[in-house]
Amino acid sequence: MAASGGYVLYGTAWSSCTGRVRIALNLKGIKYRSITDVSRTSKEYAELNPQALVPLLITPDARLSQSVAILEYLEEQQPTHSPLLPTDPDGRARVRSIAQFVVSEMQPLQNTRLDKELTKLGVHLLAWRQTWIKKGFDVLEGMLKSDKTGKYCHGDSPTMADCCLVPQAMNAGRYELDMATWPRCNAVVQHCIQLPAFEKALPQNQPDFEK
Ligand SMILES: N[C@@H](CCC(=O)N[C@@H](CS)C(=O)NCC(=O)O)C(=O)O
Repeated sequence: MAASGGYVLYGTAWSSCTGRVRIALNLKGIKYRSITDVSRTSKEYAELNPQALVPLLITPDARLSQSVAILEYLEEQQPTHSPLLPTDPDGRARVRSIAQFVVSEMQPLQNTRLDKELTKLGVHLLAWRQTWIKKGFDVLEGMLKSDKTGKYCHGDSPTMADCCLVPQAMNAGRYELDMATWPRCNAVVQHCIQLPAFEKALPQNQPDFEK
């Protein structure tokens, strides 16, 4: 499906997966329209995205789901404008590894689709989220203990890793965790959110934001 009016992003303010894509689009200087009232359980949305998750990005040429696939797509479309990956294979693998840790090991354990089942099992949702976010940031803090880390996760320009880290840090705040507990992660986040591309993508700067 083509987006006749340019890029269209389906996603919500608090969706960290959508946040990754908002940041990347902003870094690449790609203008997009946000659709935030996504009825994920509707037949119409399932037709657009059989995964029934957000984000979904409609570009002039494609309909794309899965945030990392979208980040890779944007990078391939515009590799030279704010590159999201370094040029050396080691660096690329390191950036992808940090991003993948957030995307595959942290976010799925906090996904809202777990809430109903966890509640049935008597799990306290806030404690559950805090546990897994804490464990995740403990690991990320170790991953950033490297001379490859600069102002950002990898060196002194933002990459895919930062696109994934920052929305996850926003979720930590949402669930009453203090990012100061992880000074290396926090320093990177603070550098990132000074950039307009990140700042504009924050949950509180989206039209559908609610505390
Ligand atoms: N791996 C997917 C995950 C997508 C995902 O889980 N999105 C969340 C919001 S961050 C969602 O739509 N959750 C709804 C649900 O759990 O039913 C991606 O990176 O795009």
